Amino acid sequence: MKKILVTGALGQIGSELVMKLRELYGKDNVVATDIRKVENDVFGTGPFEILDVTDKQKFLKIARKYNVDTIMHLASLLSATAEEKPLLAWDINMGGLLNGLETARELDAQLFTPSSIGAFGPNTPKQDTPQDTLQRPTTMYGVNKVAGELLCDYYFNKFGVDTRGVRFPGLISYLTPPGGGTTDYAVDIYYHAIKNQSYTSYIDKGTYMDMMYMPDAIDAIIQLMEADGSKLIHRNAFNITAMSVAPEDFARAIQTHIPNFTLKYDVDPVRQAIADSWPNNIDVSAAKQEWGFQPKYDLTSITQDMLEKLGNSSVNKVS
Ligand code: VAH
Repeated sequence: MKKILVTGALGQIGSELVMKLRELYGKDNVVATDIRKVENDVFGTGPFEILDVTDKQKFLKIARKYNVDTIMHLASLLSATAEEKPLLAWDINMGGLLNGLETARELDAQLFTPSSIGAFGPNTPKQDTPQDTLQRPTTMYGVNKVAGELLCDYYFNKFGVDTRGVRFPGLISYLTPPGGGTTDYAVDIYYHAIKNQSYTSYIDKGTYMDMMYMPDAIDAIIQLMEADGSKLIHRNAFNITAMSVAPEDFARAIQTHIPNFTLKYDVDPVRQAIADSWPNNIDVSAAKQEWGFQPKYDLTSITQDMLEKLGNSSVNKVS
């Protein structure tokens, strides 16, 4: 990877990935793009372009302008928003990905795009969900993710585009609050722990989902993209995760730092139904064997770091 274009660069993953890539590959070698402009570090520390990923000509034009050899395609609507606006989600999630793949094909560039545990459905095995198993998701987001996995495989097999991807679990981060996801409670709970020592979860007690800390997610993307392609069997959509947790597990971890923290529940039926259709915990053996995936953070160290960073940050705004 030498010249990298990132779409969705102001999102939860993009805002941290751009900074790490610029540290590793040089500020001028990482072009951040997003549909809007926000004057933050992503905008201020290297090349930035406004890009609506559904605009194929603009996508190609920017990629050619910087002569990129790698596309990190992150622009997407997440699960809850996609359920509210399914047709818009199809246009952005599938139209944007197709434009990214066509751009990668034209420039002979590598392409990374994330899938998700949302690519599994209610009749997928919920425990130790295999790398290769039944995928019949019941959400528009899940349909987009399965179609995206297959489209990326097609572009590799048909056109030789070096496509790579992972199935992300819920991602926890403190820099850019996520929006529109089902697992966002796992971020919001820390903001509320600092602000008012209590949180009302829209996901019910006992709802186990896979989760991971953002630094482990960023490392996984870079490790996969730098891996020897000849050793990749699965290539797109590797299962990766660090832990399987429910809301009460977060509360217990937070209470070791803030003993009077309380957790209440006000279940959102839409996001609960999405969460119930996803696995409880996925098997990561393929990612470990094929490119050495190894997360560093567990719930204890995540909680320690999140509370430390948020406690010291002025950005304790909660939704
Ligand atoms: C979501 N954070 O909740 C995303 C992710 C596995 C969850 O895909 O939609």
